[in-house]
Amino acid sequence: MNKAENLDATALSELSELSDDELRTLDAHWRAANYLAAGQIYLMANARLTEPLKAEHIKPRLLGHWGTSPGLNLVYTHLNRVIKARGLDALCVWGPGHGGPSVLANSWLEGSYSDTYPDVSRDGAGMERLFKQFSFPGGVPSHVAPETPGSIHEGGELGYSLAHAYGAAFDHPDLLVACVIGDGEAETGPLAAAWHSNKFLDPVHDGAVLPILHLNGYKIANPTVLSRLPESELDELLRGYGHDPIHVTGDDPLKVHRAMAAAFDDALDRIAVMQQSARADGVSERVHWPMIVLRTPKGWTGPAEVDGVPVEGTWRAHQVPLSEVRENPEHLRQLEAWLRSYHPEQLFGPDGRPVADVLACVPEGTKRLGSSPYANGGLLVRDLPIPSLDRFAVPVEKPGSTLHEPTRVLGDLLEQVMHDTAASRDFRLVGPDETASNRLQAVFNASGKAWQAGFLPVDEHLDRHGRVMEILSEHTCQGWLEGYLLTGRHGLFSCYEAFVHIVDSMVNQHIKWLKTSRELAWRAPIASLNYLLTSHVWRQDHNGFSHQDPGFVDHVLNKSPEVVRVYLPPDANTLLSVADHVLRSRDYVNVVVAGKQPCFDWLSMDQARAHCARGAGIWEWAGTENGGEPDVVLACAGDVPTLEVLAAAQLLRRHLPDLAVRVVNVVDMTRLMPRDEHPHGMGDFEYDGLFTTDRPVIFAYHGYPWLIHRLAYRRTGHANLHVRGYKESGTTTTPFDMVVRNDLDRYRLVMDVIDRVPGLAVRAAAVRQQMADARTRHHAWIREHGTDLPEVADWTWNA
Ligand SMILES: Cc1ncc(C[n+]2csc(CCOP(=O)(O)OP(=O)(O)O)c2C)c(N)n1
Ligand SMILES: [Mg+2]
Repeated sequence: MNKAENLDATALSELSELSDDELRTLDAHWRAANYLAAGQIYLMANARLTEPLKAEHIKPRLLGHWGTSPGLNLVYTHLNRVIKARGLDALCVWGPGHGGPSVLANSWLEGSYSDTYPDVSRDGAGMERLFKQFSFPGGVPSHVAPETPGSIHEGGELGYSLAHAYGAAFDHPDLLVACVIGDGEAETGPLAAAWHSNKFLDPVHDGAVLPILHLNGYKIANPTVLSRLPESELDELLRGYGHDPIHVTGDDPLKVHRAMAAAFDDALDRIAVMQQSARADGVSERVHWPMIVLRTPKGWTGPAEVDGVPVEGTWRAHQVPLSEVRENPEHLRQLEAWLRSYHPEQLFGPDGRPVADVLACVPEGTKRLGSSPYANGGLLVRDLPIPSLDRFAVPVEKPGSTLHEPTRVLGDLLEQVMHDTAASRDFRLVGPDETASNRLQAVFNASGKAWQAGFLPVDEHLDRHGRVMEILSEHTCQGWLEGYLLTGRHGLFSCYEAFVHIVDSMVNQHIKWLKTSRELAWRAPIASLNYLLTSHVWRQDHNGFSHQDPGFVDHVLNKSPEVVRVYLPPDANTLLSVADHVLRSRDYVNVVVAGKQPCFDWLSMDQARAHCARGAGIWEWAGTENGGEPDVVLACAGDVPTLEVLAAAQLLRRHLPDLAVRVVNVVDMTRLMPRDEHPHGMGDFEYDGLFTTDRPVIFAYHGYPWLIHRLAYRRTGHANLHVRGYKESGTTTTPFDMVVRNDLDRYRLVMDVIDRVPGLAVRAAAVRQQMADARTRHHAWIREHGTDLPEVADWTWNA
């Protein structure tokens, strides 16, 4: 047993080497932070209580979370101490991000707030501003947010702190990432999975993560599970997760300070030893990393009782402990007594500046948590070395005559990127166990898969120092990548299309973060979050219905247009071009949907570059316009719809040679949006030219058809737009049956043309009948042979 394990605050504090002086100054800092946190929640004037508190000093709407704040303040104070004493580069991820008042208070105390926002100076006037702006119209959010200096984690939606912390620590060997985890947050699925991140942390190349589980006992209205376990059971759980818990328990501030200091010292000493043995002595055994279990009262030092019921140390302390301060004189009196209990007159000088004792523990410059460049990753990010695409392009002599697996081709490019970042270690590929399944396995030639748990001879590509990350938790993948990007690196998340929905909510939060960050001049742009969605709906014929869901695109396209981009490259070379673009981009969430199955090569590399730059364009070689106006537009987006549209175009050439057909392919979905709704949106003149204002447009789309209508509803020709796509008709069947079931197949598309082009209904009735017959033949054939019709399976472009 290590020296500080399983001791309460009284026992641990005896181990602490804090001098009385240090203890006094730490407590002064903590009290100042508590005062400032409470002040932000309540006061819009009289910030330093230089006069008796009156109702008009109180904000009309009381918004904020007090309960978590004293605990966060304690952690901030003690992190300051160890950062300063040890010269650490540190970040802290504040899981209970609703404790915005705490992180703002500490940032103001250390001066990083005023450095970032000079109008909120570190003096009396600045304190007034700090208080008034909090949760106030035109001010700052109640939660930790992009606006908060030093933060990479909003913490509004709980559950992602630990995964973010690990993402920040990967490939930052000199960084300590502390991570406060709320005991409520610890009940979430994403947080529970993220404990296993320590099996992926390489002590040689990665920094350290120090989890601090904050057992304040309560959530909003309930006790927390972990706080009500016997301590031995909690310890077994945490040890099972691969941690050695160090307990700090108490409610006597001075004893807790001593215990906290001892716990931090113990944890950091052990981390230093573990890093030293891995780095200098080459020890490769997996280690149990220390963590702190902090058990202090919720709303500690706040009102003990309000209106005759206990508040401090209960769930009632979660938000605003005294809620009627303006109306209820007793609440006003209690608030004043509470605020004065911190003795603000001792903590702030006559000019309102924090006194020397309060600032004694505060580190300087970029060592301050609120000024760390690691928390403003755009300051650290360097361009990714992306090789020339021509080396990886597939040769295309003639469209539709050769086949390649697009993601495999991309894998070769990623291998090179992985190889070229071997020294800089600033690129990672994450995914839930599907890198090889998604045909990206070439990357393993350049890097193995990160792994610190047991090894067996049967394993392949596991590597203690690998930069490919596979864990069967989409949440953890997402959280790691977000943390990695937010601290200045690059990456790609490859995922089955249907199951990426698991992180719908996480990506919402990341998009919100990016949208706000883009509006803050001091936040430097970071690398985009790139998704490669493969094993997509049309080729989940083998896994069946559960694996068929193309809706992530719909989800993402609801979000801030300045942040989101969606690409559906139709072949290998267009995928390369899109990948090149997204890997270079900044501050976006890019969704790329591409197949892993053999797919026809349509465009040479140069054509692919030009087509992707346009985002949507006419494939003249595929159509039969011959310089005239088209009778019909066949539009497509996605690899399988593109194949069906080209096959339909070929059938039309054969059966209706006089029909003028235009083939349009869309790679960048946001091109379909109006120009004033998305930066990539097409102006009406261009759109009308491409799709016509009055001809039928048969649009074969990869996902749910409504999306295309939604994007195009304002266009003149919308009434002529007829979209085919996935309509939840799926099962385990043949690839072509998937498109037949959803009426996206070539035969159905030809029937759609005949039905919609004026005059064809009668003239082409026989052709229509042949198409319907082909579908009937298909139906019988697959049931007898289990494979697609030879005319489908052996199809090639043959114009
Ligand atoms: C995913 C999610 N679900 C619900 C909420 C609503 N919520 C906000 S704070 C909170 C309780 C958090 O308790 P805990 O993690 O223990 O933090 P504490 O305030 O006690 O430090 C809840 C349920 C949320 N923010 N995120
Ligand atoms: Mg709690």
